[in-house]
Amino acid sequence: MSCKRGALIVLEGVDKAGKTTQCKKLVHALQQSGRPAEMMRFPERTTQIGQLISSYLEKKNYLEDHTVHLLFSANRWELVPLMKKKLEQGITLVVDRYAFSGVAFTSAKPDFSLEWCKHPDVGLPKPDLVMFLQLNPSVAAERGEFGTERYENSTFQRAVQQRFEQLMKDPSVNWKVIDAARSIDIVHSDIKVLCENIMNMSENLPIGELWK
Ligand code: Z5A
Repeated sequence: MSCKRGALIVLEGVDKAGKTTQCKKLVHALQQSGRPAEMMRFPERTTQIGQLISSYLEKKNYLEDHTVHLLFSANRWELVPLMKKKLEQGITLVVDRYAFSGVAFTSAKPDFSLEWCKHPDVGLPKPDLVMFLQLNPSVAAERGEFGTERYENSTFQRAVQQRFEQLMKDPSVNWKVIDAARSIDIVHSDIKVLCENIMNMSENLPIGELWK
């Protein structure tokens, strides 16, 4: 690696926690301060696999639960060469959902274990930092009605939150919990400080492998 690498930063959280809002603000702020940064999101709906996933989420098609789990994972793997290339070029990637959403959403379905759900994502580029935007369901409800996509109902979202809590017990991942009930600007300034620190710490380290 000839130059300092970029950091891999992931935002996770329940529905309407503000992930997309904060990813965009963070990328903008980093770029303004002269640090190369780009946003990515999962699912990445523009690829062929992403289009299948998108129609599933929009309830336009039905996919068996194991199958769709593997497709979400495949959608991450197909972007790995690009992610590595950008990180090695010194670009910090700010990612809206990642393997943790994959595991939390599928394992919230009946008869899925956390371990089974993690397997397909073992070895993905490991995030240097995963920020979990914590938001109480009643505050989330004030941010608007659920949409019409699959999974957008409060019972399922509560089960997803519990699975995230289990995943956050894993010390091999650098989790930080952020109180997302505060104003957009206050949440942003906390996130920015955490990111600047991790970018400095990770720039000379190799990219890790998730859950390995
Ligand atoms: N899924 C899966 O099953 N397996 C996988 O492997 C992956 C995902 C990767 C689609 O994801 C679904 O796929 C998702 C998980 C599943 N299902 N669900 N539910 P998505 O990323 O496309 O989901 P989304 O619906 O676009 O994101 P979101 O969770 O609903 O929203 P968000 O990104 O967290 O929030 P936001 O769009 O930034 O903000 C929501 C609103 O709140 C908006 O009006 C903001 O202006 C407002 N907002 C934001 N922050 C604040 C604060 N601080 N105060 C007040 N208002 C705020």
